[in-house]
Amino acid sequence: LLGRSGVDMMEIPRGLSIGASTSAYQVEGGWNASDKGVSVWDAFTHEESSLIKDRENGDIACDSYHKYQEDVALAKNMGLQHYRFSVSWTRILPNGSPENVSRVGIRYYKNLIDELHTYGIEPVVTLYHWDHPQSFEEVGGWANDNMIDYFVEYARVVFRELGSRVKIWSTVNEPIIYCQFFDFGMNDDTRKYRCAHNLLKAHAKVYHMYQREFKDRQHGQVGIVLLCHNYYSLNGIDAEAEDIAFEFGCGWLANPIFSKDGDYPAVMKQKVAEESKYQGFTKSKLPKLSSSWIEYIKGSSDYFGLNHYTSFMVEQHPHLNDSGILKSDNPIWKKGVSDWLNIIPEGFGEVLRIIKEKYNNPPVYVLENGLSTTAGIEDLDRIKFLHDYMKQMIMAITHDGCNVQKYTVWSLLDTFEWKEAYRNRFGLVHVDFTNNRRMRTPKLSSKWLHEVITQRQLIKPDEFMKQFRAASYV
Ligand code: GBH
Repeated sequence: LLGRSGVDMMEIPRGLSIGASTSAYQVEGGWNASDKGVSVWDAFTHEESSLIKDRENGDIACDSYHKYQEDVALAKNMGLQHYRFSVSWTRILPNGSPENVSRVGIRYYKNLIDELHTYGIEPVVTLYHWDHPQSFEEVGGWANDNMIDYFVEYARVVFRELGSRVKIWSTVNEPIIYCQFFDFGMNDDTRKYRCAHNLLKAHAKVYHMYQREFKDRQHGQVGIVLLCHNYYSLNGIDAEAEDIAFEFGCGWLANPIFSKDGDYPAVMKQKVAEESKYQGFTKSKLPKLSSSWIEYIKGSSDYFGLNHYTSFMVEQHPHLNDSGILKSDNPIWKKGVSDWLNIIPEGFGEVLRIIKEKYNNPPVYVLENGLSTTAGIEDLDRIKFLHDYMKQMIMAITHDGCNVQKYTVWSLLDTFEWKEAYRNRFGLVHVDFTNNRRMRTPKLSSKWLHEVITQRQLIKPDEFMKQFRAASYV
């Protein structure tokens, strides 16, 4: 493929929308602004600050609650076609009850969305990125079946209030990750499976509620966002290990929603049942989905929301855990500053092809992909990462026919990176967290992305640097 300048370059496929992402708790701040209620992350960071790097919290974060116009201006200057953000549950329903809707909270999101529309940036809105009301946590959180209906009530309010302005909704961001790493209850397997079970049902109920109550008038899409890693077997030939690892991660909720037959992956049902027995449980730790739930959940997503960052090495290791899979890194792999983030661009293509094969080529919206770096704005590492990952994605689209329609960088801004706080920076834009003004400075990667979007060419990092240096020294 020849680019405009005659050098070998890849075109961005027509129809692929390019954007960036954030989430409410990670950027908004304003944790107690007006009548906002307390979320699990407010409570956790305040009460268990020793478990967070530098005892930090998201009380102010990027202060996007006050600076959303600046954020949208940054997105616009980058030429972003869509912006993914999440709604804070407790900003909308301060005490969790749908009887008490915060007008101030609704106003904030209306303003943000209107600002995006002013510049032709499409809002992609997540209902739940892990920050539910603390009052619900006190009665068991996602291990409590009542959460399903609390979530439906909350979603109904958001659709009613914001639905005329939004065409793309996501229900839950990475449910499995929430249940595995951030669930605030006792972290035993049984609870983890129950948490995922309830999040899956909650997702499906919200999907059907939207179809019944809003779709006719609002014409939007509703989907779920799943984290899918890629796996390479350690000995290079154990395809079974790779598949088991995939099914216990991505497949856990993708299979019930996107596969032809629905239900949890067969290998997962089998392995968890065997391991439960081995551990002396009288029945499987993995709850059963009844046939009516299987039917109800199947097909309950208008697109496959995909977050992808990394690949792991895997080998089979019976009884190590329910999957019998041991994950590791290849010592030659490069990493971001996040310990878990191995830089493996080819793995992205693999995951896209696996999704195409397993789930009958659904429309894929890549809703997160990005690299963590330390502070600083000369982020050549990030440019290289985004270039190499996007290249693999474009090859998966053009050579393999993968139906990828959106690509979204995590993140628009440096954010509160959960337990890693402000050290691991994923932003296209640098944020100065040491100063209350939270000054934003676009990094080099945002200039690169702007060129990619406006020229519709995947500009090579060294080409970009040459042009950039030439331009800045005239
Ligand atoms: C995404 O999860 C999140 O959706 C987003 O909010 C976040 O900012 C982004 O990643 C970048 O991290 O290292 O063992 O303590 C991606 C997957 C899973 C990565 C949990 C960090 C922490 C586990 N994340 N993991 S560990």
